[in-house]
Amino acid sequence: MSEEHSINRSQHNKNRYRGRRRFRSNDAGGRMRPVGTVTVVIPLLNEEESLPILGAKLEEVLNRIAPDSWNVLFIDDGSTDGSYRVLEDLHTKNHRFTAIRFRRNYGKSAALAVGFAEARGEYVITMDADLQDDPQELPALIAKLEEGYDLVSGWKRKRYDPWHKTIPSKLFNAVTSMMSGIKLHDFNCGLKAYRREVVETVQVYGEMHRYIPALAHWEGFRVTELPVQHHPRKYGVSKFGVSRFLKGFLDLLTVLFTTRFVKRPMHLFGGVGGLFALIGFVTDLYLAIEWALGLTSLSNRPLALFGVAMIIVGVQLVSIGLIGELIVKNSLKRERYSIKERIP
Ligand SMILES: Nc1nc2c(ncn2[C@@H]2O[C@H](COP(=O)(O)OP(=O)(O)O)[C@@H](O)[C@H]2O)c(=O)[nH]1
Ligand SMILES: [Mg+2]
Repeated sequence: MSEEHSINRSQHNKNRYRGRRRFRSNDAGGRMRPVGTVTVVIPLLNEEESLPILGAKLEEVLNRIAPDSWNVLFIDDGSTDGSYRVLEDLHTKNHRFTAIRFRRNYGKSAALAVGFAEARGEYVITMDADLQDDPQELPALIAKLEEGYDLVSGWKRKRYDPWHKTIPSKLFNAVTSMMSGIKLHDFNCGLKAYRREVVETVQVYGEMHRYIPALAHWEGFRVTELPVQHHPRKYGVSKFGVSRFLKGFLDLLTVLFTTRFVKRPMHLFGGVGGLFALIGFVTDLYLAIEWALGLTSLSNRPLALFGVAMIIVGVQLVSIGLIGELIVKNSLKRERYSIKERIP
């Protein structure tokens, strides 16, 4: 299997070159212009019924938009059903279908990280394996990349999932959109298209796959979204329960902290701490004035304690910010800046 894989890889590189040449010298006949090389990365867990249908649909679309210059990489994340056997079948029928199988389940982010590392296409597409994402959307996504965007995120405008997923999901998207400063309706859509540089730059781990558009945006890539068709799940079961939303929000804190504030802890702690201390100060000032005017006796005003607590917590947070700044100053590692291009 591994040998086959490597043969396929060199075959694929040749295709990639061919794809490039075509890309430059086409369009004369007014036919649909074939795009550069495309790698479709599909993380999956226990989707044996959907995979054969997905394979056929992808083959049809990809042969149309990127003839001779596509491949599909499935990442089987420790499936316990017959998924891997189906992937072997797909590969036997068409060597452009390849697969990687994890020894156990590592999660969707891990699968995407490996897929991104292995993908060789100029354009990298990710999609779910459960047939909820429609391969027919690929041409539109790629057209958007060709307009000059670096990441095109699918937007399931009409979503076919139960309410207990769609409602928390709306909330999740609203908060993420606000916190991350990038306006998207659907961060966690499985269907996305990337320019190669994006998947080389963005680091996905933990459960960070939900924040890839935000991470890419902060790296300076041009991110946009495109409404896509979504379908109800026909086979198998959903693997993500409601618990994912709590984890998702904790991850948002991590993402914000490690990307935006890691160099400036004072901006976070100082801001929050300063605000707390101010609230405490104003509260106690108000009480002090009342007391001075003889309107109240502080011993029966619990609000006084609240004010004092806020001041203490605020000062503590500012101090933590200062300590954070000291640590950052003393451990300045070599920075990783993302360079777009250079001359010569
Ligand atoms: N690699 C990997 N893929 C997963 C895992 N759980 C689900 N998936 C895949 O991620 C996609 C979306 O999962 P799904 O359960 O349909 O989530 P939903 O659409 O939000 O209900 C499908 O292709 C799944 O096979 C996992 O633990 N690891
Ligand atoms: Mg699904």
